[in-house]
This record gives sequence, C-alpha cells and structure tokens, in this order.
Amino acid sequence: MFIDIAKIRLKAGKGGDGAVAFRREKYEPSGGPYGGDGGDGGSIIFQVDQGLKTLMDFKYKRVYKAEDGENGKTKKQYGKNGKDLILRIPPGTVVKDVKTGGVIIDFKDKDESFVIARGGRGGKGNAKFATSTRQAPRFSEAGEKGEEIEVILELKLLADVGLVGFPNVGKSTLLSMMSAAKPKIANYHFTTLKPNLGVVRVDEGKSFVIADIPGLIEGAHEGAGLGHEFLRHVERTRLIVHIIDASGIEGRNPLDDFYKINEELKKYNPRLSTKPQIVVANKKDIDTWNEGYKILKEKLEKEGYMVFPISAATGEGVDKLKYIIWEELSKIEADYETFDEVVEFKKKEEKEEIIVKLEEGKFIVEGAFIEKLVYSTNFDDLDSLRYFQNILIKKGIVEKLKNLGIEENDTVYICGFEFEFFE
Ligand SMILES: Nc1nc2c(ncn2[C@@H]2O[C@H](COP(=O)(O)OP(=O)(O)OP(=O)(O)O)[C@@H](O)[C@H]2O)c(=O)[nH]1
Ligand SMILES: [Mg+2]
Repeated sequence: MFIDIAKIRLKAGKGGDGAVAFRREKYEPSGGPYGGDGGDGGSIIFQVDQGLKTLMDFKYKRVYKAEDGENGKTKKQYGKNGKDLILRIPPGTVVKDVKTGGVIIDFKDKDESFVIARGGRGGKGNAKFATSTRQAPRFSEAGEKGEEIEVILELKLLADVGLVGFPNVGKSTLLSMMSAAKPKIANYHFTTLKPNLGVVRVDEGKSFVIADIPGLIEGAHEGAGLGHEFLRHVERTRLIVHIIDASGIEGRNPLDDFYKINEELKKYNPRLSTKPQIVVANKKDIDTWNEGYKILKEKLEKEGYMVFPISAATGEGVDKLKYIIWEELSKIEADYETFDEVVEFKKKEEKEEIIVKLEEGKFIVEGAFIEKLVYSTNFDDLDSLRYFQNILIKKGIVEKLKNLGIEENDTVYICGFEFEFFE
C-alpha cells in the first residue's frame, strides 16, 4: 500500500481588537464611548474535492494562514471579518494531530467539510462596556488569537492509471519520466517484478497516481510470465495506458502487440476490455518508429483509440501525455474507495480554562481567558479596573484564592503580572 503524506501548519486569523473612542461634539466635551467591535478572524476549513487524487499540492506549500479580523473603528464601526481559508483535499484523506498522533477526522464522504482551526473572535469596542454607572469606559476587549495546529494528512493511494504492455516497451521509463518514482529500468524482459506507483503532478490541483506493472506476454491470463498476478491492479484503475514499442526493435509487429495484450486483458476479465484505453506509441527516437506509428494510428483511430507519439527515453511528448491522461481521467466518473480509520478524537471546542493555584507559596492565576482580560484592561482607568475586579469575582477566582488561604496584602500573580490582594 502506497501512502501519500504531507505535514502542514495551520493558523487561523486573529480577531480584531475592539476600539476605544469617544464621540466628539462641539457642545458636548465628554461625548459617549464610540469604539466599535473588532471583526472575527478567518477560520481554516478542509473541504473534500472529488476531483483531487493526491496530496501533491501540500508538498509545495506547508504553512497556511487565514486572514485576521480588522480592528474596530470609531463611530461604532465594526472591523471586517477575516476571510476563511478553504483547503481542498481528496476524499479518503485522514487528518492527524502532530502533537498526539491521534486521528482528528477521516474524510469519507464526498462533500464533507470540517473547521480545523477556528478564527479568534473579535474584541468588543468600548461602546459595549458603557453602563449607567460607567459612562466613559476607557478600555476595550482585545481580539482572540486564532487556533493553531500542525497536522499530518495521509491518503492511501490507489492507482488511477495502469500502464500495460509487453516487456521492455518502456513502461518503467515512462513512469520515471512522469513522476518522482525511481523504478528499475534495463534492457531485458521482466525488469519490473512488482508494481511501482508514482504520483504525477500535472498542475496545481491536478495530479494522479499511475501504476507500472510487470510486462505482459501471451498467456498472461493463464499465468504465463509475471503479469497474471498483477492484472488485478489494473482491474482497479480507471484508465489503461497501453504502451507499444512502435519501433518494433525486438522484431514484433506493433499492431499485433496491441491486439495480443488486449486479448490477454479480455481473457483475464472481460471488464478490462471496456475500460478506457489510451495507446502510446513509444520509442519515437528510433528510425523504424515512423512506420509502426503510421500503422497504429491508421488502424486504431478508426477503432476509436487515441494514439499518442512519445519517446520515453528523451522525454518527447511526455508532458503532453500527462495532460491527455488528466483530461481523460476527468471525463471518467470519480470512483474511489476509502479505508476505515478509527477516529480517536474529534477536535473539541476549547473551553475557557482558568487555573488558580498555590505553588511554592505563590498565588497564581492563569489561562487564556484571564490573559485576554489582563491585556484588555487599562489599569490607569478606574472603570476598567473595576470591570476587571468584577470579572475576577464573577468567575469565582477570588473565592478560589480565598480557599487557598490568601490574605489581605498578599501578592497574586495573574498571567505573570503582580497584583496586591485586597477585598
Ligand atoms: N530508444 C529508446 N529506448 C527506450 C525508450 N523507452 C524505453 N527504452 C529502453 O527500453 C528498455 C526497457 O525499458 P523499461 O522502461 O525497463 O521497460 P519496461 O516496459 O518497464 O520493461 P519490463 O519491466 O521488463 O516489462 C530500456 O533499456 C530503456 O532504456 C525510448 O523511448 N527510446
Ligand atoms: Mg519495467
């Protein structure tokens, strides 16, 4: 089993900060609070795309970031929300958390999507903090950080395309020219002893998997040569690329080769002869190629086949062949298999966690929520400070500190800052 793997880092957008602003009016020296809310940060979302076959594109770009929310503005104007980033992945992709190795989600459905990193919420502007007793709040809320996560994407690959043909016609050479695979290539029959898979990248969002199988000979369907065992791989592909040595350098007739191989395919499984097939006339660089190519083209195009000239050795026509294969694949109904993975955990909503503890004689308060609170408090402003204290009481932090034995004038460390405790 061939597995495609990519490791990527995801960072959702930060929420915009709320604004601190005051209305200024000619005859009203102390206008009311006027700061708008920050926009939410963009999230990162995985979306299954049936047209994708591999994780190739994720090997070119490894870090993904969604847009930040805009900061709030004066006149109670909201900051704009950051745009979500949608990452398209092939069906069957399994997403694992790098930290724990656990499976976060296994995409089996055709149209599934999943928010993998949530954008931070925008902070409230000071206008939202005005109350009857606090008419001019000089503080606003900071925007939340976006979630960050590093994940591994895994996809078990099945070949979309099967390369078939007689031994020595250049199947492995073609595979090596189209993909990063390094199959053994040599001038004798049955160089390839078991199938090799390669991922072929045509363009962004366009890649496919190709399998090079051992050469077939007459009687393969009954077990002659090596081909028989591997014909079942061809059964699972969606397109057959039939390679013919059009130069006939080994003394066989190229057109005979074509019919003989197809006969073997048919005898092995009649369904194989109904699979779409592209004919490739290889070894264009050899003098005798022209003759073979002409005959193949003349006969087979009439039978409805595309006959494609290449030289796998020099690379001539190989790029064009990639596009042709991609185009043919796009016409064939996407039919895929997924494998069952045990989902160890779905990513859970992070809950607000507040840690209150006594460590080595120090009273300590920590947590993302409290950190956000500290950073959005203006400690020079009485209202802001009062708001801060109220939250500490409401969230039960003061209660917990007292339970731990705190007394008046003791020092408490809140997210690294020192405060003096008094009631
Ligand atoms: N001149 C020329 N030689 C080629 C070309 N393509 C392949 N060859 C040669 O043909 C020989 C066989 O190539 P392979 O790619 O190993 O052929 P194969 O079809 O994989 O063969 P098996 O694995 O034995 O079935 C090697 O010596 C290649 O260098 C070509 O376009 N032109
Ligand atoms: Mg080979």
